Amino acid sequence: MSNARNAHVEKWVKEVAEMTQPDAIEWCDGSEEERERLTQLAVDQGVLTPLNQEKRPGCYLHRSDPRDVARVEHLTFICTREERDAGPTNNWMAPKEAYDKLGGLFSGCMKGRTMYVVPYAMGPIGSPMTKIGIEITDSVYVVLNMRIMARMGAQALEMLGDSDDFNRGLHSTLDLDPEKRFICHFPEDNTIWSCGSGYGGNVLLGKKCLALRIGSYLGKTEGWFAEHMLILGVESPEGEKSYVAAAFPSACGKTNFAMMIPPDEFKGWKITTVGDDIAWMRVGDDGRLWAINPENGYFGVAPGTSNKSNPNALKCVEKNTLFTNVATTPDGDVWWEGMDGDVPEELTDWRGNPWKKGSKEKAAHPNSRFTAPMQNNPVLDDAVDDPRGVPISAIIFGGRRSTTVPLVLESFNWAHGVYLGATMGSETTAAATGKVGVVRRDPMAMLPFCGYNVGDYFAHWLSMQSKIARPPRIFQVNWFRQDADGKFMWPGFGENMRVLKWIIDRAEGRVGARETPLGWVPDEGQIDTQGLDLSPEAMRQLTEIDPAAWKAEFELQDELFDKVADSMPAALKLQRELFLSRL
Ligand code: GTP
Ligand code: SPV
Ligand code: MN
Repeated sequence: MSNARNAHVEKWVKEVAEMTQPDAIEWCDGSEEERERLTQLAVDQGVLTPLNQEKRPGCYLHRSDPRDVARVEHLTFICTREERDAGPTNNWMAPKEAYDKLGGLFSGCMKGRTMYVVPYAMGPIGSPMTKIGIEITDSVYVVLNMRIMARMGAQALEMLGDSDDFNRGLHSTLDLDPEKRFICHFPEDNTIWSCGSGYGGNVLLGKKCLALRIGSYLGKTEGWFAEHMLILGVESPEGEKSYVAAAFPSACGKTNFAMMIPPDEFKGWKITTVGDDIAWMRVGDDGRLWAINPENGYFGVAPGTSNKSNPNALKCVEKNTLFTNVATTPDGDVWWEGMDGDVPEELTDWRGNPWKKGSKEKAAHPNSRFTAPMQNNPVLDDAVDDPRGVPISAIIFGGRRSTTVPLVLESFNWAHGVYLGATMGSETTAAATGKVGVVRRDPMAMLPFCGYNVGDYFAHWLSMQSKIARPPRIFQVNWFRQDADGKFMWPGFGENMRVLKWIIDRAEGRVGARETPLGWVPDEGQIDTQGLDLSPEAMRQLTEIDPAAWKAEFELQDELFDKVADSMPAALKLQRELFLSRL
């Protein structure tokens, strides 16, 4: 494919080429020939290193610049005409200022480089929910990742047809200087400009930039939801199938939950994955909420992935996978902290330096990742390519909290559920640069991803209630409560099935519950702990609601209510009053 037929695309590509002045322009078609050729080019350029092809066919390692290993929230901007529309939780830059500033950086930046034009679809081809994006990039690593993460190439251009309705994404690594790193979103222009980074969420523009930041803006405008949520299917031994969507902040367990294998005590229960990071949800003709996964692959956290925690993720990365910033073994295989078996005596660490067992440094970067095609997933749900999506029975919000927040609870109603999601706190992780382990408010796990005023976002959530005749129930979970010695009290991973079963039973109206000031919680014995090494006392602590701790939590929520004061919907302020009076 040497020529695009779409005149709007051609015009824009020409404009960008005039600004960036590449030596060559390559239109990506997504073919196998193209994958092989660009992979070889990346190997020749030292961008990729082949791994042991017998052990991991089609797998390669990428080491990013050590200063470029995570999302950069302080360099991420929402560029709306009015500052108010970006809201109090986003960095704002005026569109003109951003276009001028980044335009200066982009000017001539592709001299001596090839400019790749990457058309892609977010969502199943032909789905009314699917959006088309085109990413222009000078990074062959981005092209190879995009072809795993999205439905990329000719199929996307074909779906676009003659339309002008596509996201214009422009990316250049420049020289990877952190001083020249900016991730700018122009929701009003359906445009993204990203420069100075080569890492994940900063540069795979279909993912966080389009599917969440621009997506959430489109969702508000068009009446749907773009959320940082996994989607999974649960089938009971009787063959009843339900779907749930769950929002956990970055590196807080979405991939793990989306692929989990139920414990032996749950014979006959089956979990299938629709998506592990992003859900787009709209109201169906039947009044239910229907969800698609706009992505086509997994950009998953490597450390902690083992046969014990997530065997299905390990199967996903057996072939045709790109690894970023993991460690390697002497025989050219991958390694990371938390992998099964003994720690190898010697490794090459994520920076490419020799590493010896017992070293205080981590061998793999804590935010090292794999990019794997979703077709590798042994428990991939049958409906992933269904243009209608799947009907959602329950929405789950979950943070990483070592104290205070109980294992599971159910909201009293939609508005209360929105309040639970909006006020959620979570400890920060390595997925973004900055300090790790600090509790911050992370509304709906969308703090870094909401592309407009977060108060308007809450209002959107509240207003959708009247449009969803058969709304999913809303739950909150916490897998991360710790004991006095700092050990996780709940076994987590596959054992989360025990909590999920209660959630499904509640959502389908099969069981009762106990009322507390916070919401409905499982009655004693409703969470099956058979076969777990968990004392009744530990279970009591995990599900305990301590009024003193919740008074303190309530104060912490002020941080959010103060910050968002100007745009906070009255209905959430009311929820807050109701909660305080119940407490
Ligand atoms: P992003 O891709 O950044 O959005 O992350 P994610 O939400 O998909 O997180 P992921 O499933 O990759 O898990 C991140 C980290 O949390 C890994 O180190 C996991 O081992 C750990 N983790 C996941 N689930 C559990 C759990 O149930 N209990 C505990 N203790 N840790 C978990
Ligand atoms: C996250 O940080 O939530 C991710 C990884 O899923 S990234 O694509 O880098 O945003
Ligand atoms: Mn994520």
